Amino acid sequence: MSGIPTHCPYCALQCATTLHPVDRPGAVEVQPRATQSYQGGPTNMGGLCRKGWTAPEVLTVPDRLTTPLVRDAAGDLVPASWDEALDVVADRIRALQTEHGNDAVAVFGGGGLTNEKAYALGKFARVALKTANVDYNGRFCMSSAAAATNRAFGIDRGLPFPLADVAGAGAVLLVGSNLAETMPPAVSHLEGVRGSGGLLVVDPRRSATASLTEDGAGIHLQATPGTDLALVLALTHVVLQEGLADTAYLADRTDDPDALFRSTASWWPERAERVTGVPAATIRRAARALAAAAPVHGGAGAFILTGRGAEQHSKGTDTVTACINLALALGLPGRLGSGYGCITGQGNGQGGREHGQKADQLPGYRSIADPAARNHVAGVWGVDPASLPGPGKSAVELINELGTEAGPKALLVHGSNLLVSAPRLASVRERLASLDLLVVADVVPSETALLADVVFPVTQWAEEEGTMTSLEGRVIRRRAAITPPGEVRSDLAIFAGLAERLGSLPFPTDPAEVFEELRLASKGGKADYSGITWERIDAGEALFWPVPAEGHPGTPRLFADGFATPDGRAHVVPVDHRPVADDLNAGARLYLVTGRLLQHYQSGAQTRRVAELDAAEPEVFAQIHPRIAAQLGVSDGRPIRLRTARGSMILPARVTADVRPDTVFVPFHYGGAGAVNELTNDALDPVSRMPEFKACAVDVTVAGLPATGVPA
Ligand SMILES: Nc1nc2c(c(=O)[nH]1)N[C@H]1C(S)=C(S)[C@@H](COP(=O)(O)OP(=O)(O)OC[C@H]3O[C@@H](n4cnc5c(=O)[nH]c(N)nc54)[C@H](O)[C@@H]3O)O[C@H]1N2
Ligand SMILES: Nc1nc2c(c(=O)[nH]1)N[C@H]1C(S)=C(S)[C@@H](COP(=O)(O)OP(=O)(O)OC[C@H]3O[C@@H](n4cnc5c(=O)[nH]c(N)nc54)[C@H](O)[C@@H]3O)O[C@H]1N2
Ligand code: SF4
Ligand SMILES: [Mo]
Repeated sequence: MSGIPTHCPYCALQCATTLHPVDRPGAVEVQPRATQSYQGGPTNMGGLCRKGWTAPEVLTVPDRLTTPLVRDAAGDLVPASWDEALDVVADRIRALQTEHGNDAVAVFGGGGLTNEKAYALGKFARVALKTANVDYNGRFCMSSAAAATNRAFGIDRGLPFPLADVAGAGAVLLVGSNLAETMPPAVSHLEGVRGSGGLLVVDPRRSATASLTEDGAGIHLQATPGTDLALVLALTHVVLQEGLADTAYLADRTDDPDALFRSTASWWPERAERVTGVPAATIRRAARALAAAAPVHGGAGAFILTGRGAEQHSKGTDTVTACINLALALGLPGRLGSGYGCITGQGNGQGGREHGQKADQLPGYRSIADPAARNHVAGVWGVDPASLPGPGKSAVELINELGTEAGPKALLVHGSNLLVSAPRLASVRERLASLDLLVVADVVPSETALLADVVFPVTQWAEEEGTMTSLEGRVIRRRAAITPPGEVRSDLAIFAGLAERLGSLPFPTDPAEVFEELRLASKGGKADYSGITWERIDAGEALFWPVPAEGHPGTPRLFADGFATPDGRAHVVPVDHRPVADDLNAGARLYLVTGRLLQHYQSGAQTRRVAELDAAEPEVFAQIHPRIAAQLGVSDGRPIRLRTARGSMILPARVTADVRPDTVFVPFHYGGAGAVNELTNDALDPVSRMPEFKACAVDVTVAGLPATGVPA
């Protein structure tokens, strides 16, 4: 049976699917496809998770946005024509920029946008709006790993190897990733390492992934939240002190092996045990298991992979750096069947960070501060390099300035639901409300869209053409299977419509045409797509960037011959442990950690509208340990109050021994009173500007009920 080959709209695994239009307008059926293969190792192995299976439902949800909306004098969002809505936005942008300057308008993008949309968004900000104020939700996602890999390796590609390589390893250390819930089909690649007892998982919870260590003598290192850095320094200490390091590799391929010794010398396992709560003996056992799999000891290969649990901290960049240093000590990066990688998150979390929606970036992963990069990109765009703005502010810093005296007065949002997903929501709400103009392009009336002055309805995955770049750096095709409903248009049409009204040069709306331009703009950059054509992808080629020429086969594995640093060696950056920014105190004695559930995606704007997923996990909850529940006198399902320095919320307790007694876990997929980001801290990592979503101090009490837990 034929059908349209494409990929799941949600996460970075980008599971291959086939769509079959059905006998209902705008609807499709989805089937998994096992052909997203590389050297016999399909990425999703013919699997899909529940979100992938139910994704078609979002295409036809009853409250799908199908026409532009403009807020009227009475304060209601009412239907408008595209011309009316675009005119309103362009007129107000022009007025605000005339009064306050070009930077008065800001743009916020998303890692779910196709490469073409992400590229057009960055160009639209710099060329049509001429504003420096552009950033995106990838800042919340894997910016710490990007910063760490850039400074160590000189390049940032989430996995610098095909995911299927992991299947052959003797050991895999997962630091803060709950792969079994966040990319379920990827677990099939861990089967070998589970069997051999080489799966090592660092997580303060016995997550679905941590429990995978139990069937094959793997190790769950159930560390205190926010202490991964100390733990990894101690693992490295053991490797170095026990003579398990790959000294030849360190001498040949790194710039400063001594820095590695110096920075870990004082992190003996007993000291790390006091900080992390992980027994010293377990730390030694884990270090030895990892080392035994390293190529230098004749092992089958070892991988160190990080997820958001390690990265979304005010020290996330240094934690990832410590992981890279451990990988270097064991001689893993650049070796076939070994390495360090960051498991990216959003559908186009990889490509979305390469083509210019980031504050400091131009297409091809170029720096906007680099004169040569500015010249090249300005040449492709046909503008004066001097007209391009400089680096802008990072996401949280940008949000914090909205509507202030010196800050932007207008914000255009494409592909993010900030009112659920940004940290310290009370402040976000206040900043958004103080804007003169909020414009949101979305597929559904998200919490953020409902606050907007103008809402644009946009196409979804099954209604559009384009490319995405998966967690492996592989560029794949998204294909249209159906026509969009109502008046729905692509984000590309919004950029074009506004650019025209603002008197800018024309913006193409055909994704294929945009891709041709992206190829030229990326040529010679680190993320070089110039040799990629839609025809090559359509013909079934597996194209991992960089692909610097049409005859080039692509680069599935980076670093075999050297790193992308000036001297070709990996740069060892010495790092040290530090506590979380908002640490435990007398008034808040537990850690609040946040993360994901299998059933929901991100802010939940899409998955909370899918009946099956909503029924499975309809409301927010807090996992608490039975010991804490007993102290409070609450039983499972009873309401508790969580209070942090930012705010408080009431939610049902889910009592489980799967969390540490000092830890409370809350998923972030819910809006309104269920939004845990009311409580989270926006303290930033000094290098990546990543907010500390993953850990802060929380006070837990019984919510307005007698301590016995009797229903009110
Ligand atoms: N079902 C589902 N899948 C998704 C997504 C989704 O929203 N839902 N989103 C996609 C995106 S954008 C992303 S970024 C990825 C994220 O994928 P993951 O990184 O796997 O997801 P999280 O649940 O945010 O965090 C992983 C784990 O970190 C743990 N953790 C919390 N604090 C700490 C800590 O201090 N140290 C350590 N070591 N662990 C800690 C949590 O207990 C959690 O189990 O998932 C992608 N896939
Ligand atoms: N507490 C806490 N907060 C977190 C995290 C956490 O672990 N804990 N994780 C963070 C991470 S890793 C991430 S990635 C963010 C994600 O959080 P958000 O940025 O809010 O991500 P989504 O919910 O995916 O929002 C995407 C929005 O864009 C819409 N959309 C989908 N496709 C398109 C399109 O093509 N064009 C347009 N214009 N709109 C589209 C969707 O309907 C949705 O409303 O959340 C961050 N927030
Ligand atoms: S794992 Fe990710 S890409 Fe695959 S079906 Fe689930 S959400 Fe979609
Ligand atoms: Mo993410």
